[in-house]
Amino acid sequence: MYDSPHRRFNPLTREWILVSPHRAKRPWQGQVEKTAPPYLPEYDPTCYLCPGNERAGGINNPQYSGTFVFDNDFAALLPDVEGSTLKVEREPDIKPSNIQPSMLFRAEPESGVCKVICFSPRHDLSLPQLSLDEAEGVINTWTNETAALFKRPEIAYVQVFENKGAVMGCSNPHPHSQIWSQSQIPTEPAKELASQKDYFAANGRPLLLDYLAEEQKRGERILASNEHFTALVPFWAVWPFETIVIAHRAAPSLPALTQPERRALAEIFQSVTIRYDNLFEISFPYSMGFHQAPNDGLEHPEWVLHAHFYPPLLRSATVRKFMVGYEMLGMPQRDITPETAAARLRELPEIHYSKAR
Ligand code: H2U
Ligand code: ZN
Repeated sequence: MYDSPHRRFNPLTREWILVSPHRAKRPWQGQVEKTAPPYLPEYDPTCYLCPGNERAGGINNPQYSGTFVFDNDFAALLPDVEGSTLKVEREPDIKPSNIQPSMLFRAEPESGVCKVICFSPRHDLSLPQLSLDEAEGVINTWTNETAALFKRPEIAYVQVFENKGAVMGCSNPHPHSQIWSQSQIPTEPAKELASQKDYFAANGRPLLLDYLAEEQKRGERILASNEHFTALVPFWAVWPFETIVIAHRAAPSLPALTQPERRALAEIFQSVTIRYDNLFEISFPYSMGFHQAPNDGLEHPEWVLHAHFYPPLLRSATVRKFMVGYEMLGMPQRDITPETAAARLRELPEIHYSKAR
């Protein structure tokens, strides 16, 4: 069946994607050239993230040596917006049958906190090029920032994410990530919350642990695995080389992880991102982010911490997949199958190409 056009179900979002494997063989007239990576200095005097340099608003960064966190100077969300609802009254709001005429022009205030997290003082070293200790430091910083935001009653959800590469809208090559946290649960985690809750209620087990057990049996989409985490190309992947990193137990959030689990997570992140860079021998662009349980004071036995990597590149350093016409108006569609993508990533060396030379 997987050789002819078919659709696949994403149980996390309860949406479908279209797979057209036969089209992967169609002629392609685009460019496939290799691009020379841009030279990056260890320190860039014009970079607003490098140690000691000035940011917008005239603030100077400290001479930091590990990770460095600051409040986003152009934050999309602001704390204590008047009238934003208290967390306890909040229900994920995705019940289309409840729409009344009075809701046709509905708007609500929204509070939140936005942070920027630099991975290291080095302007030129991305996650796959850091040492394992440094990568673990990044995981620890994401964890500590999440834990601090979870203590704030007005914060319902903490989104940790990284935009990497100009093609993903990243404004600065200095390796960094962001946290946006807010007083309502955003759309994607709200879908995942509803699906994981319903699955747990019906089957008594977390959806992602059942899924992971089945993937481990099948093996064909697995990329890397250690004691505490597994990386794989999900059965329902949309982006050509999309991956998901799944915890081996129902830990609902980063702060719920033990220190050995955080180290294991750093190790899996490095093995995914090293393979990504090795695929086209470039710094591989993507948007990555964790999905963790909401901060609503409830237990979340259904939620399994995971991270999604959404990389846009398709067949070379310059040829990307576009989510355009049919995807915008119909549904997501892909040509090469998730199994083919997993096989390509799996066969790549686990040493970063810049070190292997
Ligand atoms: P990207 O990860 O998409 O490149 O965004 C970097 C963030 O850094 C962006 O949200 C913030 C922007 O608002 N920023 C500052 O907080 N201070 C600055 O001096 C420049 C950019
Ligand atoms: Zn820099």
